Amino acid sequence: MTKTAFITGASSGIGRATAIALGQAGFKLVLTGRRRERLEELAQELSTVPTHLLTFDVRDRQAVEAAVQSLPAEFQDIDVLINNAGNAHGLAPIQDGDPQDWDDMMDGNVKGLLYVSKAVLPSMTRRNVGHIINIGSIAGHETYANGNVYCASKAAVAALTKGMRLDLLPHNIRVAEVNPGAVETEFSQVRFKGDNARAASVYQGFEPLKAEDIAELIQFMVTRPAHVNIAEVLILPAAQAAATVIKKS
Ligand code: NDP
Ligand code: 8X3
Repeated sequence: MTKTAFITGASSGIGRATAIALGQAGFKLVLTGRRRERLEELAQELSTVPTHLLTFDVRDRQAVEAAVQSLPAEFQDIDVLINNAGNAHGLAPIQDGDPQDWDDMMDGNVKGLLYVSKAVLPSMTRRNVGHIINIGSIAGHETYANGNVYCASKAAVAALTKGMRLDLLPHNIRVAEVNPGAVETEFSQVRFKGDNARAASVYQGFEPLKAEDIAELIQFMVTRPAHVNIAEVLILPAAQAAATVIKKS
């Protein structure tokens, strides 16, 4: 039977590439994000893949619940949840940080992941089946200067992944964390609020990961046999040894 994957943040970067990879692997897809037109464009590209689009902000608990409730019958049995939506906002010493950026990161990266999981989990616990992949970061395992709140939000994702794995064990639900290093997506454009030159400079002088590299890993993880859970993966560009140690030319 065709499995269904629910991917948050499918309008860009890692989520978009993961949608394509899981579509190629034979999954039906529920694709979510705030930018509807991006999701529609992706659905067109995935023309032969059964796809359902949901537009909501993961920070809005009511909107998350209503969106999941609205799923048509053929997309209600979710087998795989990719908790990917998230971003960094700003890169500043804690004393100079913008509390709005802090809210955006904690509400999106942490509470948003919780809201989506809470809404999707009944379809898994009811059937005692499921596979959840949370997109953490090297930043959740290694705090770097000025990364403070973003790193804290991803450290929370690491802790929640472990907690979810423990609590969902009785329901046979596999829970895993993928922790990328530097991946060239819209991530830095968002972090630096549209300063595209500054964003591009993050990836200059070395070969960063591509969104497709992460998608390929996720595709491998979710197509393992039911007795296998690849529980935690750190994936770095070959030129990166630690969060802020990158060999640049
Ligand atoms: P992008 O900026 O390219 O994509 C982020 C995605 O998240 C978009 O689809 C965006 O959709 C969605 N999103 C963000 N905030 C919200 C929100 N409040 N509600 C709904 N959707 C939201 O970045 P990446 O692909 O790089 O990021 C994906 C994940 O990977 C993030 O969790 C990020 O922290 C993590 N990561 C990224 C790394 C990197 O170097 N790029 C490294 C390690 C981890 P829309 O704007 O349409 O709502
Ligand atoms: C994204 C990677 O190192 O910019 O999570 O925080 S980093």
